[in-house]
Amino acid sequence: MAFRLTDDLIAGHNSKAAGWLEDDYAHLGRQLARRGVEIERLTERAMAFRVAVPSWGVGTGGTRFARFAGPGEPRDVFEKLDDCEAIHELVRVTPGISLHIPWDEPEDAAALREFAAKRGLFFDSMNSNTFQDQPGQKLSYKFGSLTHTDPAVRRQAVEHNVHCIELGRKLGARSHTVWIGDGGNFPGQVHFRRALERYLESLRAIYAALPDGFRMFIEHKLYEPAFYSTVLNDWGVSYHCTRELGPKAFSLVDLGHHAPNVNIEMIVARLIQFGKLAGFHFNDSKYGDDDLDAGSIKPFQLFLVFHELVQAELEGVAGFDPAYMLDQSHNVTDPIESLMTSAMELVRAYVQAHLVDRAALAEAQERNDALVALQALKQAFTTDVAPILAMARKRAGGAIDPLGTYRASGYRQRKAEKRPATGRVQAGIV
Ligand code: AOS
Ligand code: ZN
Ligand code: ZN
Repeated sequence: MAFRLTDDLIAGHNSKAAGWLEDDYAHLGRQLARRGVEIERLTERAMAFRVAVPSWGVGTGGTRFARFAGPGEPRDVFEKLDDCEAIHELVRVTPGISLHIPWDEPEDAAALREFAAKRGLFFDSMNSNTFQDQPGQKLSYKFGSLTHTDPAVRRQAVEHNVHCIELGRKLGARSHTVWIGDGGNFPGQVHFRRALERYLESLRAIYAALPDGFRMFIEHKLYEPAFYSTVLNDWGVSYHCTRELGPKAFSLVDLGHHAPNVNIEMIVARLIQFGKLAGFHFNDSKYGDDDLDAGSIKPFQLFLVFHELVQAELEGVAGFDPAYMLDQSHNVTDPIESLMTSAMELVRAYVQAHLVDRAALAEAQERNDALVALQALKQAFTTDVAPILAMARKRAGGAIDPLGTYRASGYRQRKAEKRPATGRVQAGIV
C-alpha cells in the first residue's frame, strides 16, 4: 500500500494548533467586525476557492542549464496524482489537475480517470505540447508547429491537439490549453502576418474538434524560446484570435509572460470587460518567465489581480468564469511544498480582495480622491488573514499548518524509498 496522508494524521497534527487558531480567529473576527466585516463570510469564500495543479509541476523542474532531480520524484502519471492528492489533502483547494500531453499520456484514460476520482481529484484542463520533438516523431517542430511554413508540420501539430481534446473528453476535462513556442529568433526570419494567419487556420481546425461544453484557452507569451518575435506575443493578439475563433475561445493570462512592469491587472480587467478571460497560469516572476512560486516576488500585484477578479465576481459580470491554474517550475524546492504554498497565497489574495471596502473605494473614485482609493486597497492588502485561511483549511479537513504537517509526516522520505532515482540526467524547462 502506498503511503498516504490520512485524515487522522492531519487531525493529529491539527490538535496541536487548534488552541491558538481559535484565539487568533476570534481576535481577527472582532477586529473585522469593527470594520463592518463578518469573518464567517470570508471563511466561506476561502473554502470555496479552487485552483488546479499542473501535472508537470509535481516533478522537479529545470532550467536550460541543468536539472537537479529531487528525492522521491514521481516517475509516472499515477505517482504524480499521488502527490497531487497529498497537496489537496493538506490545503483542500486543489482537486483539479491540469494535464500535460504527451508527458502524462495515459495508456488507459478510463483507468486514470478512476484513479483520480478515488483520490477526490478530477481533470480540469488539457495542455498540448508542440514546443518539443518527441521520440519517434515524424516531423520536427524546430521551426514551429501550428504556424510552421510546411502544411504537413501544421497538420501534425493540429492532430496532436485534437488528440488531447479527445483524451480530455474521456478524462472528463473541461478545457484545452494551447501554448506554442513558435516564433523567430532573428529579424526577417518570420513573415509576421502570414505566421499569424497560419496560426489562426490551425486553431480553427482545433476549435472545430471541441466537444460541447469544452472551452479552448490560448496562452500568449512575449518571448522564449523564440527570442526576437513570438507569433502569439501579447494579450491584444490573443484577444483578436479568440474573437476570430468564436465563443468557446478565451485568452489565458500566465503571469510570467509579459514585458517587465506591464500592468497585468489592467489586462485582466480588459479581458473580463471583453468577455474573453480564460483564466490564469499563476506563478511569480522577477525578470521573465521565471515560473517562481505565486506571491513570492510581487504579492501586491497578485492582490491587485484578485481585486479585479473579485470585483467582477461581486458585480456579476455576465459570462465571468475564469479557470485558475498554477504553472510553476520548482528547481530548488520540494514541488509539493511549493505548490501548497502557492495555492495558499492565491487564497490569501482572494480573501484579501474580498476585504476591500468597495463602497469606500467607489466613493473615493467618484470624488477623485486617489489617496483614499489607494488606502481602501492597502487596508485590505495589509490585513493578516492567516487565521481565516487556517480555519478554512481546518473546517474542510485540511491542515492548519500544511508545511509543518507535510514535513512531520515524512511523506517525501517515504516516497524516496519507494521511488528510487532513475539516474537519468535531463535538462529542460517545464
Ligand atoms: C510556457 O512558457 C507556458 O507557460 C506553458 O503554459 C507551460 O509552461 C507548458 O505548457 C507546460 O508544458
Ligand atoms: Zn503557462
Ligand atoms: Zn510560461
